[in-house]
Amino acid sequence: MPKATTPITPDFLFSTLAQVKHENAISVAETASNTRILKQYVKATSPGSFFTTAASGLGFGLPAAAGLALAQQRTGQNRQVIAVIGDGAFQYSIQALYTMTQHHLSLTVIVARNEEQ
Ligand SMILES: Cc1ncc(C[n+]2csc(CCOP(=O)(O)OP(=O)(O)O)c2C)c(N)n1
Repeated sequence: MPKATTPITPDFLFSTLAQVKHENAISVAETASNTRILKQYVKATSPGSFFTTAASGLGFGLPAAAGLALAQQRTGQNRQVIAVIGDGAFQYSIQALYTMTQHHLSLTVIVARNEEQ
């Protein structure tokens, strides 16, 4: 287990996330420079459990998480949805927060704040 430092490291954040998330959680990742580290801890455990982009165009993560949470709500499956979004990527489609509140979506958004764009 990585040590808790101030500020925390990506290893600490992602290893903690891997421990606390539900086993069948749906994860969405848009963490640019930290995606490699995230994937060491948060694995695709079953079909439809891990979403990210192949080409790294920013702006996908937050609305994708909203869509996945909406699908869970509408189908009554209620799998936990967790989005890990860099503080840079977060700014590309911040309107998705409004959609999340309008539809009363249940999901967790973790903004990884390293103050790098
Ligand atoms: C639409 C789009 N614009 C610009 C970029 C260029 N770009 C790649 S990474 C990045 C910064 C991402 O910052 P953040 O999400 O905080 O990730 P981290 O700092 O952890 O790398 C930018 C602007 C991109 N990939 N896609």
